[in-house]
Amino acid sequence: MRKRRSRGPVARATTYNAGMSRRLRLLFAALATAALLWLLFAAAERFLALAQRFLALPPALQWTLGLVLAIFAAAGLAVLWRLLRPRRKRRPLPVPDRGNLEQRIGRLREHGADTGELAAELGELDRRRLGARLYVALFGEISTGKSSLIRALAPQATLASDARGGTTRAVGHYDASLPDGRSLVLADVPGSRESGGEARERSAREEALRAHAVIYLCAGDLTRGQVDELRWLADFGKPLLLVLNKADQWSTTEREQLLAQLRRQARGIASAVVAISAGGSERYQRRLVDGSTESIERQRKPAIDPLLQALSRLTAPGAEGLESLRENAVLAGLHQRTGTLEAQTRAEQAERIVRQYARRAIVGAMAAVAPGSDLVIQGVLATGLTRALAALYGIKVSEVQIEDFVQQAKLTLRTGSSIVLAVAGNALKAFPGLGTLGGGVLHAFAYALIFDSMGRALAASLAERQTLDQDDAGARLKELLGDTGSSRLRQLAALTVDTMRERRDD
Ligand SMILES: Nc1nc2c(ncn2[C@@H]2O[C@H](COP(=O)(O)OP(=O)(O)OP(=O)(O)O)[C@@H](O)[C@H]2O)c(=O)[nH]1
Ligand SMILES: [Mg+2]
Repeated sequence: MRKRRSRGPVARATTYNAGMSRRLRLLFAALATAALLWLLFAAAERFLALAQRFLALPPALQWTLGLVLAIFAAAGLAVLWRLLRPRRKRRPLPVPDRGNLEQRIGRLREHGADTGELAAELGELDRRRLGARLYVALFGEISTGKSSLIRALAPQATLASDARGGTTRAVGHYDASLPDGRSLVLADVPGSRESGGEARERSAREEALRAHAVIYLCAGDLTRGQVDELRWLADFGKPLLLVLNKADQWSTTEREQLLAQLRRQARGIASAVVAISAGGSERYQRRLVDGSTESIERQRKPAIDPLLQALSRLTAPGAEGLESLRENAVLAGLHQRTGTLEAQTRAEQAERIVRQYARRAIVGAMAAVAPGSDLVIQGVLATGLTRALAALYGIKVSEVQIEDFVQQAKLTLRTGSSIVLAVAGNALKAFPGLGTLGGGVLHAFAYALIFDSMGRALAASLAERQTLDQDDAGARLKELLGDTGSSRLRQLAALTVDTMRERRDD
């Protein structure tokens, strides 16, 4: 009873307040609508007045003013678009299944590809997992101070560093420890973007993928290439620190400005951005008592505390906690490397198939009773070549598709046969070995050229399009029939000579 009595007035008051506030809100809404309408009318009136004045202007002035207004409107829209356009989300690379990757590597090995490096990478992945040590790689352009930083982090390590870029030539590992006593292995890698240092850069990237975390060093503003490099690491899901080294070269204000700029550039990519002085060495002239001077080299005092703190935070989960990320990055890298080797191996196999069919075409030409001046493509061979290449690239093609493609190639050759014969005629003169073979050589060489062009066109098109695209393959064929690059013609001449000699000797 007491309860109900005590709630009565409160409930009434609440209803009353609610009634008040609803009415007040309605009043405000009505006032706001009226104000908005008034503003709209005022703006429309002003616009009409301006339009009238504009129309009253002489035409030349109308055009000038119109142009200026249009430029302003376009600039405004461009700025708005830059601000509001949807940002592309960074999507991590797909991580392949290890079993599947091993199968692909096995297949490559069966086809005679050199899979040693890929297998070694898988072995290293397991070795590090079992070792359970924390790996941190230093990465960055040449001369940003990677080796100097390792020396500061692992004072017992003996490392070469030099003002000239490209001092570190191979990956090296050094034991170090964090302020909290946890031990870690630091990897010093060759600097990237050294001209002619592509192989070393590749080894640096592979080492970065193998690490649990990466310290990316820079010594100033990031260039486009450096941002790309950072993004490349982030796409593999690598935990990252962006470190501005050689901070002693900047004033406090400059350093803060640089850091702010770096933070903008590394937003969503690096976990932290810090400035340090790895140390490095400096030279100075010392005046001696006898008045002469001597040049002295001394080590600068390192100042790396902000980095140590950020690194402790980043690696807090430890080797085990970061292991699955590391494994994903290594497998994703291996997936790409396996893909490259697959493409390369397939291209080599395609070349072998094309050569085999060009050889058969030469034999076919020799067997022809009376070759005319017109080249009629050897249909059975063309079908066989198309089928073999499609099978190599794992692309399903129907009999109808193959027939269509061969028909189209025949048509191309009918119109282009004079070109092919002219190229073959010139080759007879350019490669004297051909001339000694006597009758039929012109046609045999023409067929070698036709089948080589057709095979290459088809292989390139299948690899790129992943389907038998007649128009694309046809366009490539036309291009190749007219391509008289001497090294290709020389190879075909040698093939023709060999094949014809073998046949004659049989
Ligand atoms: N002023 C200044 N110079 C530094 C600092 N750290 C390194 N250096 C200098 O920068 C130059 C390059 O240093 P390294 O440690 O060899 O650089 P790196 O990144 O290992 O170079 P590579 O191995 O060639 O890729 C040397 O002359 C160092 O003395 C620093 O904190 N301040
Ligand atoms: Mg170095």
